Amino acid sequence: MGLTQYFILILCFAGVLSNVINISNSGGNETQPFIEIGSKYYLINATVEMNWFEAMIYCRNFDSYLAVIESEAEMNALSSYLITNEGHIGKNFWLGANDLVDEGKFMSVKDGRTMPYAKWLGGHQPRDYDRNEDCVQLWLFNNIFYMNDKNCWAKLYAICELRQPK
Ligand SMILES: *[C@@H]1O[C@H](CO)[C@@H](O)[C@H](O)[C@H]1NC(C)=O
Ligand SMILES: *[C@@H]1O[C@H](CO)[C@@H](O)[C@H](O)[C@H]1NC(C)=O
Ligand SMILES: *[C@@H]1O[C@H](CO)[C@@H](O)[C@H](O)[C@H]1NC(C)=O
Ligand SMILES: [Ca+2]
Repeated sequence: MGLTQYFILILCFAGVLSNVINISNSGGNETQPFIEIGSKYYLINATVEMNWFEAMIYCRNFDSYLAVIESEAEMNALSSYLITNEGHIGKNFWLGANDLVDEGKFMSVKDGRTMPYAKWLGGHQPRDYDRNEDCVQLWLFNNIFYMNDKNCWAKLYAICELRQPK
């Protein structure tokens, strides 16, 4: 690869990494940064833990909902972002899916349809432990993110996904 192409590549990469949209809440005077990761914009709040319902409301404040991972590509993009960012290491996050209505049928909060993509921790999850795990989390296990069903009242961090323009 020539030097010119190399620099163009670096510039593209830097451009993608620094793409941020600030979204203000409906009150108007608080803004939060949504970061471009893969093909979507996410707001990752890794400072205050919330239960699933609180996390969902938190996202709603910023024209977003808890993240719904729709493909392996999205899962990989988000995972590698979280794993390589210091402030997020060792933390677990809520996703926008649950089976509160019908046990075993995980639905997406994006459109109320079946959760489009799953990467359950193999062989063990989801297991509705104690018949009390209905909300989906991103779970770091041996330094790889998987999905797990978790008690909705547990306190985790929120990852919001910006509503895409129609
Ligand atoms: C977003 O907000 C941050 C902090 O207020 C500011 O530094 C940054 O320039 C803003 N970015 C854009 C694209 O508006
Ligand atoms: C928003 O503005 C109102 C009125 O100025 C103020 O009372 C409130 O504390 C502000 N909220 C935030 C989150 O800054
Ligand atoms: C995270 O959410 C909490 C609770 O709403 C808020 O006080 C805090 O400012 C947020 N932090 C970031 C970095 O978004
Ligand atoms: Ca579980």
